[in-house]
Amino acid sequence: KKRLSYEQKLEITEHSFAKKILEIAIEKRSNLIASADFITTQELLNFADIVGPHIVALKTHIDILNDFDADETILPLKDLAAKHNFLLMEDRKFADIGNTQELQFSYGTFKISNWADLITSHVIGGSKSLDCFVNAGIVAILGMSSEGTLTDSHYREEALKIIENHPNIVGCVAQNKVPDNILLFTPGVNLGTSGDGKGQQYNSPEHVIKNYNTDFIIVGRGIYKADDPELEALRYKTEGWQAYQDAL
Ligand code: UP6
Repeated sequence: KKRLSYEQKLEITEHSFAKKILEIAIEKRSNLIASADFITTQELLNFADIVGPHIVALKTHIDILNDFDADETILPLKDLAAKHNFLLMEDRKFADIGNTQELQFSYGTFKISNWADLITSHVIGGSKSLDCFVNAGIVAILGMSSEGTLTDSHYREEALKIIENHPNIVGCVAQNKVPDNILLFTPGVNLGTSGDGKGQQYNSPEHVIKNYNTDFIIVGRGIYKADDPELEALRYKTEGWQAYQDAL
């Protein structure tokens, strides 16, 4: 019934980025990942600096920025990640053949492989499609939080076989329990509302940590839309850590 501690997971994980995020969690007493879904660099950087002390990773959708510039966006973002000790997780949700994903990962405007510690990827292209993600940890999409998602139990069962056997994978995104050796990242977390009217479905930090043994909660609008994002980050961090400790 009891879950493994972050220390215990640190002992059983193999991947260097899995170790890193677990070490940060232990050090900062946090299991919070903030999703920074901003469309300007200024907002993204301000937010990263404000919530940085409270998070283990900052999750980006780098392709929604109107003013992306490698020097103006990525260099300061990397500095903030170093300053506050958090990882950069690019939520690209790759979903193509290996060769195309390899190009999308390293080339184009965003050159994700240059800066992302963690990237998200669907496993719809099969195991070999994930071989291209080297020098980063893959967080595989096992199940989505949105209403009507096609990630039903059959899909998840097959996806899990790929996830459990691929060396580049550190964990997965899901709304259910997964085996102990795969880190579980759960979005769709919000303390104020149960949905967004656009299909998103929310649960509380306590709910997902207690019921799914979630390792890391991912919170977007719950924090960045709040009047005081720092206070709200602290609230999610505290609730998330409390729920984790209660589950041990
Ligand atoms: N996300 C989900 N659900 C998933 C996978 N990813 O919400 O199954 C991502 C979204 C968004 C963040 O792309 O960046 O997590 C959730 O944001 P929110 O808290 O504002 O809803």
